[in-house]
Amino acid sequence: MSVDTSPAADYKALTRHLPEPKFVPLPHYRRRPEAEMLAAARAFYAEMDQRRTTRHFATDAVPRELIELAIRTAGTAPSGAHRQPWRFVAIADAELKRRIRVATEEEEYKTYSGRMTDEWREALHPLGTDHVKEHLTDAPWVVVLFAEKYGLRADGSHRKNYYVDESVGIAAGLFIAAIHRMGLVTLTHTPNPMGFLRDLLGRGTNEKAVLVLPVGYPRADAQVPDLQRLPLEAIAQFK
Ligand code: IYR
Repeated sequence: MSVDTSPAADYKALTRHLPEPKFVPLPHYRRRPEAEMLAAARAFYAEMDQRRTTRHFATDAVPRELIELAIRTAGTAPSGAHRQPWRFVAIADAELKRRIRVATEEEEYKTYSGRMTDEWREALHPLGTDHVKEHLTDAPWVVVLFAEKYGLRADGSHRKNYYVDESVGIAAGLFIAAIHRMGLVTLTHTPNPMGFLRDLLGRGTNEKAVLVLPVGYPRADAQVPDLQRLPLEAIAQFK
């Protein structure tokens, strides 16, 4: 008798001890006519193309439920092995935002005046960024996105996560789209190294801060740098 050495057989043998995976019919799917898809795609693109990153936030309050909805939307992202390795900390507390700003500006001062290469400084110059981060106290919400590098089981052992950076990046994109779609603005801010955020927010050592996202209304006199997006031909290839 010949032994079946196909990968499928190996996989079957290696997973025999595991419970059968459960599947359900794809929920909510409705195949749409092409014209309807085109109209929806054009409208969504037109709306997303109007998104801009501004550093100028109004101090007006934003209801917590809007932030919850943006986080729920982000949480719909696909993730490696469905580990959902994103954790959002949403801060409205003025004193906590002030402390984050102080620590951020300390770190950013070192970055802008020392750690950055001349090439990096030149690349950022058109964006008008510097170590002063008034958005961290102006915006009614500061959302810090953490990546869960690995899970922690009840007994303290580590549970591996997969494709964490990709998964968290996708969730961040959905968060940003949700914020734009509801009529607010956000700024993707990376005050590296961000270890201080874990300490300030009391998060576990299995989490790493990856983005700081102030959220709010733009100030009436908000400005943005005069930037253009790459055309389709530059970012896509069809074969
Ligand atoms: N993390 C710094 C510097 C910075 C870096 C890049 I790349 C940017 O696109 C913008 C800023 C900061 O947040 O100011």
